[in-house]
Amino acid sequence: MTYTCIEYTVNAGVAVLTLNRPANLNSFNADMHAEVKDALKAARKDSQVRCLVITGAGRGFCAGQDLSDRNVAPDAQAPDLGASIEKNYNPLMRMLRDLPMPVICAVNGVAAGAGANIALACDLVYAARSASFIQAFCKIGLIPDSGGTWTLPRLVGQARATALAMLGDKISAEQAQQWGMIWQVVEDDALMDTVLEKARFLATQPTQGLALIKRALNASATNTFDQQLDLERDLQRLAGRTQDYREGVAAFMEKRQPEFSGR
Ligand code: T3D
Repeated sequence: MTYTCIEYTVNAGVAVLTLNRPANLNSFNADMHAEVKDALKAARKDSQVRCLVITGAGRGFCAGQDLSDRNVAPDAQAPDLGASIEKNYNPLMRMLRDLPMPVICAVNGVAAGAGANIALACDLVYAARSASFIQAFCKIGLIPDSGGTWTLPRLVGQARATALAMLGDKISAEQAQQWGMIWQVVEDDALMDTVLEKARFLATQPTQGLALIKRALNASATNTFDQQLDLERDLQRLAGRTQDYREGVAAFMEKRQPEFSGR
């Protein structure tokens, strides 16, 4: 597939997916949805890819749905936004969360609407100091989608999630970090270097083990303590069968640095 709305590169075990419609703050149209899905599938299939970075081109990260794609003329038929969510946003969010490798979001600028919730669904979120987060949905009569009503209360608690969703206020990167919405704020000009360094490090780590950590933490939001103990048992069984577990223990015993293959 030829990409016109995104860029996708793979280097040293790290795939970088750049949303690339900067004139529209990288908002999503149908083509971008198709391209992002294609790239996520490629990352999943490619055994060389052991960490994925998502970022945006230009001054924004992503402004959510491209509103110029919506016909809201008084005489137009009401659009079926449920169908749009079912076809595009929900599959995208499921693919993102199910990727068996760490996903880092480098939030280079404003992240609004679905753009904010895509960022917050990533495993590690780094944001440029000048970046911001806006649950812009309420300003156009919509509800947070792309998992926002699930992710937000879990990250920041019900009171803050409700205020963010109902007021649609812009939250600075620093505030987002203080509230535990994101992992780290980085100076603007250091964002990509910091994220790529971390991504390259993660790409040398036990990829299957990291994928199992992700599965366990994601499941913990809805599991009981007992269910989670059972899941940990099952996932640890899988982790114990990887080559990287053998290598980790052997390297420790031999007092040397491990060389993880991701298998
Ligand atoms: O429809 C469905 O399928 C349902 C699913 C919905 C998911 C959603 O994401 S709904 C929420 C959609 N997003 C928004 O409501 C955000 C709209 N954008 C904004 O509120 C502001 O642009 C920002 C707060 C994000 C940034 O503000 P600012 O002042 O930094 O930039 P700007 O001047 O508003 O935008 C710059 C350009 O990007 C501008 O174009 P221009 O005038 O230079 O030609 C603006 O129109 C364009 N742009 C920004 N956001 C969108 C957009 N164009 C289309 N769609 C956008 N979402």
